[in-house]
Amino acid sequence: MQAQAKAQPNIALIKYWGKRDIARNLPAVGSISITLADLYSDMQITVDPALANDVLLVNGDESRSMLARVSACLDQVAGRDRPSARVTSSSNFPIAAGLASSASAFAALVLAANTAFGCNKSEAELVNLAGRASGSAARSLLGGFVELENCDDAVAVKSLLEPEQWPLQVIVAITAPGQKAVSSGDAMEISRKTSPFYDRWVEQQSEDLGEARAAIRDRDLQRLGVIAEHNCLKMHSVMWAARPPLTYWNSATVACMQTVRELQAQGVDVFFTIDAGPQLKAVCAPDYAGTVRDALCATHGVVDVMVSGIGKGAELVTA
Ligand code: 2P0
Repeated sequence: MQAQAKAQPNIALIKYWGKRDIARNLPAVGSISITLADLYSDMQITVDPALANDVLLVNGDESRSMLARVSACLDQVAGRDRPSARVTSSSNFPIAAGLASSASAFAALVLAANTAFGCNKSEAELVNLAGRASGSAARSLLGGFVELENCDDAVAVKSLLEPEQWPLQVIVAITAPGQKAVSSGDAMEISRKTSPFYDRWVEQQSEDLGEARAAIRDRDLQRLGVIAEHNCLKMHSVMWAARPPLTYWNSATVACMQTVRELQAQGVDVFFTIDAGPQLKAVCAPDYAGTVRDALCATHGVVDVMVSGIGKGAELVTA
């Protein structure tokens, strides 16, 4: 009646933005991500029938804001007639700041819940349960380069390359660690309903996915960088054109993009991507990680830099 699981956030190179079914949280488009190695969320679940309601502790503090979403996810895994549980979550990186904390948190939550409540779900079922809680969480169940595909009324994930097959490095430049003003889910809906570019975004996604798949197959960093940067900037263009406009960047985000452009001009094999937050993630070959880290550290407005390899997927922690 107790279980613990650990999962890493993932960084989308070809982004999920928009939903085709809000009730079941099904994405409008497929996506491709890399699962990180060194950032993680840890979830411990203790089933306690004596509790009247679930209790959630996030990094040591009781959290009421996230409790409804966590309880709903536990209901999906174990049924609404399940006993209550005490859920203890910790992450070693800022949460709700555009660093995919919901991906690692919900991937770890479904995995721990499956064991704690004795549910015996298959991996495909857990992928869909994680995705229902948070679209990007489905990808964090696997490691390495992961593609999420839309099926009829579900999603499926598959590994394109294992982490050791292409051990790239990710440098995360934190420009503002605070929580974002508009959640990704709300921003996706505003984009879908109001952005004149949204339909084209959805239409072009399979082309971008195909190009990224080929670049990953050939381990061609430059080719992957060109399509990943294009896909990222296109997603943000959809948001900029929404009403009200959604601008997750700050001046330091733009300064970091400039730093990456300068590194590229010097021949450094690196590209950037930015999610629904002001942090920039630079992806590079291991030989360049120190150069990229130093350049981002020296960029005006950067408050912290984290370096991570590519890691494996979510797993249960055994005592
Ligand atoms: C991604 N993002 O593919 C994209 C790129 C942010 C930008 O998935 O509403 O927290 O919980 O399904 O997974 C962030 O959205 O959204 C996200 P919900 P989620 O990583």
